[in-house]
Amino acid sequence: MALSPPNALLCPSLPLLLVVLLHHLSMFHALTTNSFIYDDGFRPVNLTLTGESVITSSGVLQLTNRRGLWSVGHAFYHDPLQFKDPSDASNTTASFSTQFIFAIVSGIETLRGSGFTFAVAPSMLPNTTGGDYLGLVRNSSNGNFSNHVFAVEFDTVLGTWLRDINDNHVGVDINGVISDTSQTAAYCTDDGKNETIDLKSGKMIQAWVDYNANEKLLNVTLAPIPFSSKPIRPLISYSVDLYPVLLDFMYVGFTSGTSNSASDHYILAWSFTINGKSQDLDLSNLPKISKKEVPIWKSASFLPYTTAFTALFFIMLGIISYLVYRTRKLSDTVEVWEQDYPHRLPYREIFNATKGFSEKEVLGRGGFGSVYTGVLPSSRMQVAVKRVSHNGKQGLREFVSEVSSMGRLRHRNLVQLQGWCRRKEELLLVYEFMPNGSLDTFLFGEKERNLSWEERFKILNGIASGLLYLHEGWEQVVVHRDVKASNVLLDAQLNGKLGDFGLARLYEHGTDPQTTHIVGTVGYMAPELLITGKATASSDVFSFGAFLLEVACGRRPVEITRPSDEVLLMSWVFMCWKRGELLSVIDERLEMRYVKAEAELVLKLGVLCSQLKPEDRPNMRQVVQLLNGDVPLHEVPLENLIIEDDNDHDQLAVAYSSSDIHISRFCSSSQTEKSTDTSRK
Ligand SMILES: *[C@@H]1O[C@H](CO)[C@@H](O)[C@H](O)[C@H]1NC(C)=O
Ligand SMILES: *[C@@H]1O[C@H](CO)[C@@H](O)[C@H](O)[C@H]1NC(C)=O
Ligand SMILES: *[C@@H]1O[C@H](CO)[C@@H](O)[C@H](O)[C@H]1NC(C)=O
Ligand SMILES: *[C@@H]1O[C@H](CO)[C@@H](O)[C@H](O)[C@H]1NC(C)=O
Ligand SMILES: *[C@@H]1O[C@H](CO)[C@@H](O)[C@H](O)[C@H]1NC(C)=O
Ligand SMILES: *[C@@H]1O[C@H](CO)[C@@H](O)[C@H](O)[C@H]1NC(C)=O
Ligand SMILES: *[C@@H]1O[C@H](CO)[C@@H](O)[C@H](O)[C@H]1NC(C)=O
Ligand SMILES: *[C@@H]1O[C@H](CO)[C@@H](O)[C@H](O)[C@H]1NC(C)=O
Ligand SMILES: *[C@@H]1O[C@H](CO)[C@@H](O)[C@H](O)[C@H]1NC(C)=O
Ligand SMILES: CC(=O)N[C@H]1CO[C@H](CO)[C@@H](O)[C@@H]1O
Repeated sequence: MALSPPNALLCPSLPLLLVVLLHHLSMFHALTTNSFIYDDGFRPVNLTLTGESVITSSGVLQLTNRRGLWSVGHAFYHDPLQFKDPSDASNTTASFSTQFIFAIVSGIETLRGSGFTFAVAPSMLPNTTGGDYLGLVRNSSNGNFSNHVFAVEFDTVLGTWLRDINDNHVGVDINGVISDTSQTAAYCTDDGKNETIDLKSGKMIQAWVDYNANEKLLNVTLAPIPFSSKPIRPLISYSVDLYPVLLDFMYVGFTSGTSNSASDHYILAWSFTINGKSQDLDLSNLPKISKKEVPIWKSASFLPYTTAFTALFFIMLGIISYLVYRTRKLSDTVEVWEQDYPHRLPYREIFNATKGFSEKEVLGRGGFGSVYTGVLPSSRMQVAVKRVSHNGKQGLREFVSEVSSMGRLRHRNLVQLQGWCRRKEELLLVYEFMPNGSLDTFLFGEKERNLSWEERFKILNGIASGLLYLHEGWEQVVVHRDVKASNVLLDAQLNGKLGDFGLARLYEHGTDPQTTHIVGTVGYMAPELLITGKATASSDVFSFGAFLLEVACGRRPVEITRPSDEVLLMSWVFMCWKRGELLSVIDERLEMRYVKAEAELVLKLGVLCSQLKPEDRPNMRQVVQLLNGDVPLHEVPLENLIIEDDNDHDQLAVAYSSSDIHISRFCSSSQTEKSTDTSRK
């Protein structure tokens, strides 16, 4: 890497050169002309790497790698460069020119993503995310004018919501990842033909980005290596004024992001120049990508035999390493302890069922991970696969032991676990497929139909008996820990089945015993859980109470937008009960068509289950008997019921967001805090 003047000095005519120089000097007298080149291997000096980015031992800049899912990588030139002169009244920025060589190496076709960008940004983009956002922005800031980010994206994933044209394109991004303009990656051959380039082929590709501030014209050009000369016609020639986008000082560099599939994104050489043409890269000393699975590089040798031999050697090496890689990728590394547990499925089978965890097969995402649908190749059975990533192996073993024994739990109101598989720190849980999805989409979503009272009552009865089975039907008490509408799934006949049992426990096993980690969902969590941190059958009953009320009332246990006395569902129902207007809380969508006695029973039971003291709540056996009508509900002296801690008007509320739990004080009389939508799709 050397700092050197721009190639303007190579201009053929001296007068022209002077004019150019004077022009630039007059316009940007305060600007220091900046230029740098890295073409014989990157060294960390003068580059700032963050996220997954590394410089390999051979000097290749690797932005992200295939192992890092949902990760970002950034590499920026460490000093900001001056793009604007505040004292200049002409309202133009500096021109700039850059060229770089990159290679995107991906594994199996379905496991690649997401691409990288060349970026000009006001900071080193610390708060950005991977996936479709390519380490350039995050969802909340995507497209915001205050980002002041300019980038050229090399995108290998088709993000339809980003209006991507395909999964192999180059785009001009201003302030966000929805491209202003984009083109299929291609170059213009010497004889004027338009030849497509496969970005993720693993081959080296050179790119040029040139911005002329006077013409306000941006050109992006691509060519595969080796090329005879830079293609005359750029791939993208786009009129844009970067004056409003660029700030006085900006960082230049590369960003990359991966999602649940990932590629190795490499930069092999880079030169950059402000107000001049970027220096041409010398291809003879490029660093080599040292990975075994790298595709064959073109040999520079002209000796035919050597060439043929080398090529053959590399082809063989390539094939062998690909096969090794593929087998490794799909084979299981089964640790000895895992073999002791039943219901284990081979990774290959799950991989095949989900079409390689294809984005198209995603049913939903939630706090615990993504859910895919698929058909198991061995049994032709339609299944739902939950992919749970877990930080570290700590606790995984205990969890696997529990999960596999849960495979023995069988009840018509529990979603049947078909099998499981561990792969590195990822756990795959295979469940029977539930065609009608989760109950909350019927209760709160825009479904094409409303659930009738009979259907709701049947679901409540079913879940109650499923929960009773977990609590009492087995040699040990299984505490569910996360009973709520979004964990209740519906089969084709709209029978309710409780899903995700025990999953919450994984997060307890995985945590450091020093920190109390409470797992559950706001509004369904028993108050004593916050104090003791210990989930019990009685805390499940509390959650079931909240569930009874939400099904009968068609609203969530905590709805912050409601008037203050209605925010907490259970307090509201209790208040209406005391006033003698209990049935006024019933879901309006039922349009008054419900069985009065049953509705009253459900609401009263919901309140009884929500009592503050665990010992006052009924157990699941009593709940089932009451719901079945086997025993009548006796008149309850309302003044004996305590559902809120009256000594302390504050209620602890727990805001639960994907994987973190934050505990905050939440005052039930003055709702100022924002609630977090805790539902899982
Ligand atoms: C790094 O940048 C500084 C100025 O920013 C320059 O003086 C130094 O020569 C550069 N180092 C290398 C190795 O290019
Ligand atoms: C430059 O921008 C300023 C403020 O936006 C404006 O007042 C001025 O007229 C502009 N100058 C030119 C040459 O466009
Ligand atoms: C990044 O986000 C955190 C929290 O959201 C915030 O405190 C921090 O200021 C942000 N940093 C930048 C540079 O925007
Ligand atoms: C991004 O934000 C938009 C609206 O702000 C939202 O509709 C969309 O679901 C979000 N996407 C992701 C992946 O979070
Ligand atoms: C854009 O970002 C700024 C600063 O982060 C913020 O104040 C503003 O509300 C955002 N605008 C939009 C439309 O999101
Ligand atoms: C080159 O070909 C691709 C696909 O064949 C097409 O999408 C693209 O528009 C063409 N580009 C030019 C500049 O003709
Ligand atoms: C961009 O490409 C056009 C041809 O399409 C050419 O006339 C122009 O000079 C180029 N500009 C830059 C800055 O390279
Ligand atoms: C899954 O396996 C079947 C046959 O067992 C095969 O036809 C199919 O191509 C495989 N699919 C994938 C994505 O591997
Ligand atoms: C569900 O009930 C609501 C409230 O009565 C009504 O507005 C809506 O149209 C119903 N939906 C269907 C599909 O019947
Ligand atoms: C209400 C509803 O959507 N019912 C569907 C449940 O699933 C079965 C099988 O897919 C469908 O036939 C029902 O229409």
